[in-house]
Amino acid sequence: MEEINYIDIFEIKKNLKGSFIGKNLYYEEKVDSTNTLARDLASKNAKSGSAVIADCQEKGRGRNGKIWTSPCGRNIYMSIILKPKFNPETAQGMTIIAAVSAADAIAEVASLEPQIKWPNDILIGNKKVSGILTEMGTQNMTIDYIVVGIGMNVNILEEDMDAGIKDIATSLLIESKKTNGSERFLDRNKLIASILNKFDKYYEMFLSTGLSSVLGYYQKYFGMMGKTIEINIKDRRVAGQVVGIDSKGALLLKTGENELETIVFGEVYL
Ligand code: BT5
Repeated sequence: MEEINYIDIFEIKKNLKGSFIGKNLYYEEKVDSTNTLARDLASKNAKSGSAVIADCQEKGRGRNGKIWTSPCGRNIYMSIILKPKFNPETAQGMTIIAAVSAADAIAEVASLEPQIKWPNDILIGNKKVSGILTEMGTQNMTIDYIVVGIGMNVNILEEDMDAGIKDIATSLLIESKKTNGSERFLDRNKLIASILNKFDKYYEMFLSTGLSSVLGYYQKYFGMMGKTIEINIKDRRVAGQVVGIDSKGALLLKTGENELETIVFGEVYL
């Protein structure tokens, strides 16, 4: 099997349906990190709704200085620039929007069944296929820009994955082989366009009616509902039952008979 699927901005644009997200696309074959480049462009004069796409990253980032492995020719590395006129709490909502957009695109283009692990992971069968890194630039407590980075393992095979992630990561191609025996590469251009189209739809919904309406769509993929989990929040670990997501995108955890914790940031252990 030797098929190569190039990223082609023209092909992506052909499939864009929205009027805002992805109207301006920046493509680089190799970057340090699309989030870094997007932040740089955002602090200059890149328009809100622009997206930065790369074929590979040399310094792909996860949260808290973790590494996102980003080999060439196989996967998606994309960052969307937003310049909303809201307070910094808005960033959490953008991670929710990115997660549901990525999950929708996986279902639509790859016919797979992804699950969202709050706050920023997309899983298929308990393995991570996509991760989101939302960062922002603020000035005087107002948002200058938000950059929403999405990494998605598309056509990478298990034997080509870094040893450090083999046991916890998967790709759309690996899962397609398992579920329908397909050996064909998935079209990264179609996937990118689909993510941008969904993002456009949910961002528009967020602006007009708030995050609650987006959460209606999120529920479909939210595999944690009702589950008992543990979560690391800075230096403490909390256990409880997941009872929902609030209107700002925070996790609601029942930690005792009459105790509810609202968690804005944390590392979840299922
Ligand atoms: C994330 O962080 O999941 C956020 C990943 C965001 C990546 C995108 S790519 C485009 C944009 N530009 C960037 O530089 N970043 C964004 P976190 O929840 O902290 O997860 C990081 C952990 O995921 C690592 O410590 C590994 O265990 C695992 N991991 C690393 N690379 C992976 C991969 N390719 N697939 C699955 N898991 C991976």
